[in-house]
Amino acid sequence: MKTEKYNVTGMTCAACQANVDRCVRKLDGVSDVDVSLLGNRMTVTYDENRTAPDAIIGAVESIGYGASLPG
Ligand code: 9UX
Repeated sequence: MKTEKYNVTGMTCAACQANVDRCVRKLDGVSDVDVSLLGNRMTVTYDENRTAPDAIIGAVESIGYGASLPG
């Protein structure tokens, strides 16, 4: 298991936050998601044998938001 913080762009309302949460939460291997609308961030806990940052970022981008690992 691994926990990572991502920067998230494009969220402007609480429904955006829920959209991102639902999208990432349903990915295979993801066990926990916490999305901060005001912070423009999310924390994702996942099994690195079952998913990876490119899949997490791609899922967020597929629904019209942006995600990146900081740094
Ligand atoms: Mo809120 Mo977000 O009305 O894509 S759902 S702006």
